[in-house]
Amino acid sequence: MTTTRYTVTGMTCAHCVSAVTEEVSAVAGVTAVDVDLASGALAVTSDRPVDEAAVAAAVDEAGYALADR
Ligand SMILES: [Cu+2]
Repeated sequence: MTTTRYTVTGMTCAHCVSAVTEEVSAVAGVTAVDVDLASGALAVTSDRPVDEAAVAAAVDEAGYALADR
């Protein structure tokens, strides 16, 4: 079990949080997703390491972007 933390930019409301949660949850191997609206923090828990590009693509699909880190 691995938890990787990212920051999402552009979220403004609970609907944004649910959109990101839904898309990232659909990434293969992801078992839990936690999004904090105020800080943009995204915690992705998975049973194996997940490709950052896959997470970035899912966030993009939801309409937002990962911050550089
Ligand atoms: Cu929103």
